[in-house]
Amino acid sequence: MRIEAIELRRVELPLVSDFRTSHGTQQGRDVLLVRVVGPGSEGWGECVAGAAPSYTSEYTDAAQHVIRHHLAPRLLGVDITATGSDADGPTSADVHDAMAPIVGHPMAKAALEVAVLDAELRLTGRSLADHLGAVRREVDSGVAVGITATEGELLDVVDGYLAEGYRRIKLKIEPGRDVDRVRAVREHVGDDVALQVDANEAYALADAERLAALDPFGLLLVEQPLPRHDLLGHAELGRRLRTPLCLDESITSSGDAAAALTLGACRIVNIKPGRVGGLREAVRIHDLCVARNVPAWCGGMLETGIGRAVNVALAALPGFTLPGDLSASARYYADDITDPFVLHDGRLAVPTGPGIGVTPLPDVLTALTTSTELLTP
Ligand code: NPG
Repeated sequence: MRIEAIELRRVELPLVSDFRTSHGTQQGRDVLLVRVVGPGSEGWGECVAGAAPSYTSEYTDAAQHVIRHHLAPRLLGVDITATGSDADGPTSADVHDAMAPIVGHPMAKAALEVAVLDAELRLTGRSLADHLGAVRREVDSGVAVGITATEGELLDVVDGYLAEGYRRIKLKIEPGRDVDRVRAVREHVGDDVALQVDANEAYALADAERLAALDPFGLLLVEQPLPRHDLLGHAELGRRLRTPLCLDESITSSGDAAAALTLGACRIVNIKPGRVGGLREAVRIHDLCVARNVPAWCGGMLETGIGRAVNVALAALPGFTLPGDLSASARYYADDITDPFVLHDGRLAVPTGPGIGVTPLPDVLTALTTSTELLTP
């Protein structure tokens, strides 16, 4: 498909409640949406970068800058494919190859990849889930619970989510708000509730004993306890814990995933398309996990309905064997920019319409938009 225009649109959405992790507190999202326009079709993608470079070095302003000056010029006016198929004939350039000379910026690249893919799939009426090889019509929904001011507040929040039907609870932890909190939640909810924790790099190897104190609580996993580049530290920590370690920030590519698994740095992998540069790389990591019999699950970045549709389609692949951070729209936003994702018996339905299967609601989009920029060849 020849890319005729790329629209960059910023939308601001308040979160229904503050979300605190060991990286900081988020009260809303300043989202960069990408709309790719081609002959007879258009497609949407969401850049999951946050307003500040606190999760990775990417942030929304930088993503918009790199798209405007470095990525879009490589796509505009070019016959591009993201499906690798010959829908446009054998002359189409691959969107990944076109962006490859630009180093880094995986979240910006992922947004463009998805927008091109969405536009391309809409031309043939095929759904993203179908294109990726989904085997499920719905996916188990997990919920991430931020660090609360008090233990009582945490138990109330967890109760609320369990009442809504969530099938797995992830607790954010940090030193001092960890073992006692997890014990309190486990005692409160009983043994049947699937629980896991996420430290967002807040610990050091010297904290191994403290982390091993989580072992009695039957957690599915401990996510990213140590700094992202410390694979050897994770391997050592993994030998001292019974609970499996899972990596998130450490895994930016299938190469990273292979290294981490070979080193024994983790036994479970969190896959986020934005963190790894798009769906093609996400599926490669998925395939690696399947080949090595390693459980995987789909992480979340507080996406609007656009990014959520993508994650839910991805999570419908067979190797996603654990519930993802894939919650209903209402867990994040009072008014999502698409028709809301809702829980049915603790699950979200995989979109079946053409492309990503959702589009922004024009009125909501207009009301939330803070700026638009149209890029042309
Ligand atoms: O449900 O989308 C969600 C949130 C899941 O905890 C979640 N995300 O570290 O994985 C994370 C965390 C995060 C959110 C990180 C926003 C960065 C930004």
